Amino acid sequence: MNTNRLSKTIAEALNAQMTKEAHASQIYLSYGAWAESRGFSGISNFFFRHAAEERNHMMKILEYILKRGAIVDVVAIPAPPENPKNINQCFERVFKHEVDNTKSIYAVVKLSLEEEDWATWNFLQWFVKEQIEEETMAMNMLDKMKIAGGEKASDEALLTLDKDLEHTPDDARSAEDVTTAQP
Ligand code: OFO
Repeated sequence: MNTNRLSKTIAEALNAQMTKEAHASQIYLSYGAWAESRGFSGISNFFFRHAAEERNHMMKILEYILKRGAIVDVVAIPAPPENPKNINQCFERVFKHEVDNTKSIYAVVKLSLEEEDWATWNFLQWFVKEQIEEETMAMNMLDKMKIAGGEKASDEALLTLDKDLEHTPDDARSAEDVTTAQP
């Protein structure tokens, strides 16, 4: 008896989104390593935490696909882009990555609507909401960067920003405390 509750199209789209979340995790991991190697441990701490959050997003989708009786396809994760040229470019890219991911989630939501797959539509609403937070986080980063002087930010201003980020993420749960249900 076939117990698969996802259509081929939806299963493929969810699998692709799962890989996209894994890719996002790799991107933030690479930015964290890059920032740390340049001495910005606050910024790096922020990115390492965010990398763990993206991995949890990946797991959340993986668990949903399994729960619906479909096949999970674990495939190669594309390499992250080359390192940013500076902190300003790094934060600009973060915003772009997040908007990109939002569009990709919207495309799967649209599919679920077209197929009247209300379970998947409902499942994806968590991601729609989460992306509002993710985009806000990226916008806040860009705002802080603008205040620090943008492309022309002095070492002193960048150091203050770095110190700030060393503490801000401490308000959030650490990677070990999050679960796939509550990334
Ligand atoms: Fe998975 O939320 Fe960012 O990309």
